[in-house]
Amino acid sequence: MKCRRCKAPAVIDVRRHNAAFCSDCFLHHCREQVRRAIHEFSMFGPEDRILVAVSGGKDSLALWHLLGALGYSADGLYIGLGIGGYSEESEVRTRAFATEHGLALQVISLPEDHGYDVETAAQRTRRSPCGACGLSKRHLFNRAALDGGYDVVATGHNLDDEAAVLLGNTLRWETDYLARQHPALPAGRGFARKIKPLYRLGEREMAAYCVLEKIDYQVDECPMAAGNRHLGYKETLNELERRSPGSKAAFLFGFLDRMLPLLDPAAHAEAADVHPCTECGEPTTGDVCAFCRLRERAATA
Ligand code: Q46
Ligand code: ZN
Repeated sequence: MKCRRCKAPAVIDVRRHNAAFCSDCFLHHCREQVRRAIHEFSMFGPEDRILVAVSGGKDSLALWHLLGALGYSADGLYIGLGIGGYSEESEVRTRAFATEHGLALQVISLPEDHGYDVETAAQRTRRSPCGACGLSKRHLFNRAALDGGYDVVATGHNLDDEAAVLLGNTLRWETDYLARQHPALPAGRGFARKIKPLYRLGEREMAAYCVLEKIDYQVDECPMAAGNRHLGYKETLNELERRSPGSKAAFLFGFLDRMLPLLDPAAHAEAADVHPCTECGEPTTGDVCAFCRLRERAATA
């Protein structure tokens, strides 16, 4: 197997591109995919301040590294979810990465700063753990971005994640969610812009990127993820991909090119009837936002 770009011995093949790469050319390929994503969706400009949502896993650490490799400066925010040893190890790796690369990192702890952990919140609010976790993370990343004067929050969602979410939303024809499944969701009243610069790169590519760049990431999956729908969709798509390489990318990129432009009005309609939460000021459709209601019911302190 030879590298497509330089004909040196290849270390990884990317089947959907029908190509193999040596180490240097693979890293170049990853940077090019991110550069293209940023450019195609005008994710940010030279003056914009970027906050990266880091979990200590491969995707978010690779994203932080890639932004640096492309010459952008970005700060990190880690949220400790209180999920036992998994959260402790994730935080250690995130802090070590930030120190090694001289990057600014802000750390928020759900148990210490907000009085609850993901599992307790899930039980007390009868949500799934991922539901309680996702709601908390979305709120706190947005809050931190607005309070810290950041223009954009960057997350490490990769091609596999986005294709799995797309499959779930399509199976139920969740048109509101589909309209917001944008690689660069514009800022709205009370919301920072949200971008997904890794949407063109698959999970396997991100793991390989970390290995080749010697990024020490949290390899374990979150113990709360077991059995969730999202993993089921990923497995289904992996099976399709195995039979027909390129299916995942065709599914996601086709949606972004051809369907998303048609759905935009739905996103605007939703943005129209929100107002500030009476507790925290975050935009909500009720009086008190979902995060403040969750925190009130979940906090043990
Ligand atoms: S961290 Fe949170 Fe994920 Fe764990 S509880 Fe679910 S959403 S699986 S990205
Ligand atoms: Zn609120």
